[in-house]
This record gives sequence, C-alpha cells and structure tokens, in this order.
Amino acid sequence: MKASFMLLLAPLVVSAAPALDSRQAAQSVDKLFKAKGKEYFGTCTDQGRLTSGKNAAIIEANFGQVTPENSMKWASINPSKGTYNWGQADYLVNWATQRNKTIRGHTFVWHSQLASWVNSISDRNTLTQAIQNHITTVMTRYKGKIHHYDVINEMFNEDGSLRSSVFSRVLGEDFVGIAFRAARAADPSAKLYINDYNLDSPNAAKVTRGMVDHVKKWLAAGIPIDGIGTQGHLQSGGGNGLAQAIKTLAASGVKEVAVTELDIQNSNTNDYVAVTRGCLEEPKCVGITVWGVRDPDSWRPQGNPLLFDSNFNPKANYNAIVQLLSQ
Ligand code: 9MR
Repeated sequence: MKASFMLLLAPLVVSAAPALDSRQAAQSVDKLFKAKGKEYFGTCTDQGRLTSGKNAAIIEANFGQVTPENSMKWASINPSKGTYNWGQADYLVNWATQRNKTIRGHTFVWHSQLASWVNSISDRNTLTQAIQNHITTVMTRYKGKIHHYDVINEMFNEDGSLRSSVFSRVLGEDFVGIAFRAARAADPSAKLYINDYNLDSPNAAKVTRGMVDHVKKWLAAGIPIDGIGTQGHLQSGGGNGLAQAIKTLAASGVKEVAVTELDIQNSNTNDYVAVTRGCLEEPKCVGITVWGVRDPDSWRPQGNPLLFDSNFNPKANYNAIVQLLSQ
C-alpha cells in the first residue's frame, strides 16, 4: 500500500521541481528588484529571439520587462509613408502582455534606422505631421499596453549640443515639443522618456550641458517629459560613473530615470553590482534593462557584455546581481 502510494506520488514530485534547465537561473533578478521597490529588471528582445534557444524561458522566468530591440524603429515599423509593418512588434507586445511583462516602446524620433522617406523631408509642416502621425499611430495601437516610451533617442552630441539630423535641421529644437506633446495626447498613461548613450559620468558635457540643462529648460516650458533614460553601453570599470551620473540626471527635475540598454564589455562583477546599486539608491530610478540575454546575441559581442553565456547559463555577473539584491 505504502509503496504504491509512493509510486503515484513520484511523478508529481518530479514535475513540481523548478524547471532549471529552461529558466537557467534559480532566482529572478526581476522579482528581487521588485522586492526592493523597483518596477522591473528587463531585457531587450524581439520575435526572432523569443522563438529561438532558451530566450523565452529565461525572460519569462527571470525578467519583468522587455524592449523591442529593433522591431519598433521607424524604418522597421513605418518604412514608407502610410505603410506599417506590425507583425514583429505585435508579436512582442502580445508575448509580453500575456505574461504580465511591462514593455518599453523603442523608439520614435531617432536619426538612425530612420525611414528614408522621413529623412528626405525638408519643410516644417510635412515633418511635423510625419512625427505626429507616426507617434499617434503606434501609440494608439498599443494604448494601455506599453508603459514607457523612448520618444526621442540620441539627440545630443558629446559636447552637449544638438546633434544634426533631419529633425534638428528642419525644426530646430521644436521637434522635442512636437514629439512629446503628440505622445502625451496619444496615451496619457505612458511614461515618456528622452534616451541617450554616453551619459556615463556625472561631469560629462553630454550629461550637464546636454541632457540636464536642456531637460530643465523643456520642463520649464511645459514639455511633457517624464523621464531620462541612460543607455549604459559601458566598458569594464564604467559601473561607478554611471551610478553617479544617475543622480545628476535625476536632479534635472524629471519624475523618473531608467537604465535602458545596459551591457558592459569585459565586465567584472563589480560593474554590474555598481549599476544595480546605483539604481537602488536613487529613488527616481525605476528599473534596469539589459541589452540582450546571451553574450553572442549582443550587438557588440566582444568582451561578453551580458548576463548569460553562449550556452544560456547565468554568468558571474548575473549571480552577483542576485547576491546584491538578496541582502
Ligand atoms: O541592438 C541593436 C542592433 O541589433 C541594431 O542593428 C542597431 C541598429 O538599429 O541598434 C541596436 O540597438 C541600439 C539601440 O536601438 C539604440 N542605442 C544603441 C543600441 C546599440 O547600437
């Protein structure tokens, strides 16, 4: 009697064990970060990744937020006037929504990966309408489903001046208000960000004269900017600088800041710990997104910059974050 009871129970016990072979890491950095009061720990991905290897299982179990790595860029989603390719972006939004993951929309006004029909516009009204229509169309489709948006991406030079692009050449600084106001009107519940890279040291001109001075001015003018995103494409040793810069960015007066595209080439674990601690210690920092799951899938795989190795195993970087967040 006892033996047959045990036999019945055995398969149940086996199936209840955590599926470590698919989720790979025993602990979710997202769950631990939320337990510390943050909104999410996420990663970028897209349909191709979500349907290959162990990416979906790892993201589902260990991350709480996704950013489309490429599928929502202007050239991908709206390649010619009036034509929208929704397939890949829809896939990501549905995948994330069904699994209760928050989503960061990426990105609207960006000089790179920009559709050529927009790049060749030369008059104010046409470009203003193109920006407004594009933002309104995408945000209306995903209304209530996408929580954060990188409304403008990479608009500053290293010296803090405005980058030359079709947007700045045709509209001067006005494209900032045009884009953010269109975004606020399209989905008032979405958090609207200005996002950039090399915001990795508190004294960098791009941080002080660039992001902070401009955002202060635009907030004073009533432009609805909610947050600043610092991408965080770092080299080994860069973790502390970014952690300090988070405070400077937060002091600009925005409601929130986020680390939006973190990867650290040749990282030792201290760098990932420093960035995570930097976000923990800044009350306005809502979350961290790493720019990919597995080293070989990074946009710059040299120096193995991510949290999982080529076999989808969690690396020392991942375990160091778990350890910090478990204290
Ligand atoms: O990781 C992205 C890569 O797959 C693309 O080829 C590239 C060009 O669109 O963009 C990469 O992501 C970039 C992000 O969208 C904006 N900040 C810099 C990122 C790395 O280049």
